[in-house]
Amino acid sequence: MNSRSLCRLGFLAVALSTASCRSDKPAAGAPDAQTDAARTPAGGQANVLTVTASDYAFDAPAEVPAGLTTIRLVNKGPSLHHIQMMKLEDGKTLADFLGALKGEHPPTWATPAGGPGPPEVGSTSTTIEVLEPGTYALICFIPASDGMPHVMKGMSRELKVTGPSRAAGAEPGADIVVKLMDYDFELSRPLTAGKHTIRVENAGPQPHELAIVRMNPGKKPSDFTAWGMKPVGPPPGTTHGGVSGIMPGTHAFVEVDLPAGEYGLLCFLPDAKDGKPHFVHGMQKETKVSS
Ligand SMILES: [Cu+2]
Repeated sequence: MNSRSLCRLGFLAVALSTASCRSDKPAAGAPDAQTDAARTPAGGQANVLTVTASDYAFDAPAEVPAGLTTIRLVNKGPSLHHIQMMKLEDGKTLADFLGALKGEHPPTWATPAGGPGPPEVGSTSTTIEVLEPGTYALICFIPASDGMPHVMKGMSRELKVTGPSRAAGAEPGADIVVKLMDYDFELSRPLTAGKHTIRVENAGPQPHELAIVRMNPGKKPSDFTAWGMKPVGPPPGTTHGGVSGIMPGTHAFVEVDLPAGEYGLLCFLPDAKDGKPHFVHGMQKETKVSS
């Protein structure tokens, strides 16, 4: 395999874009109210999964119990990292997933299942989501300065989520809802500085992510997406987490503590039709976080 040909785009396209073609998943916009209701007896506590990222490895427990889970990503650096959780079909392993990424055909048996977006080096980003029992691959698709995704440099880890599928604690109350659509981010109200719990819903027909980036003075979201495809030199902004790719009809929560400023809401996932990253189609929204 020519590893240099594996840009993040092509890689993600292999890993993620076909997921939207699967027929055994809820249709776009399918309500998940029933399952939520079934999962929300009062007073439960979320499990906590803490993952430490460094160049180029994840340190994490081998297994966690199923249910509502707070996932914390601690970035020891020196590079930016995120976690894209991929849920693997029964019987498939991380080794199978890594092998499939090297092949011609995308693994149709792996589906994006969220995970924390990139925190700054030295910081932590947090998502809260329900983990169903099964085998997951934790992957960092962010490219190094040579263009190679970190997963190719060893940034992957297998996680077993042990059953049974449990009644989770009550989901967190969110003060803002961000809907992911083809191709936009729709906010229920403007973001303000400080702490928020954001409910991120994928209301589109294909997988999307939300990456939250505070732009340096004079920089635009497009400056950051250009840098993000091949990160050479200092980034034109600072990262504040988000939610990695989630399936249509699903949701996850993000905990943030945002300084005021000009922000970009970004999605780097490849389009199901043309393979181009979603920011090219408009998912690089400029938004102000007022103090
Ligand atoms: Cu990484």
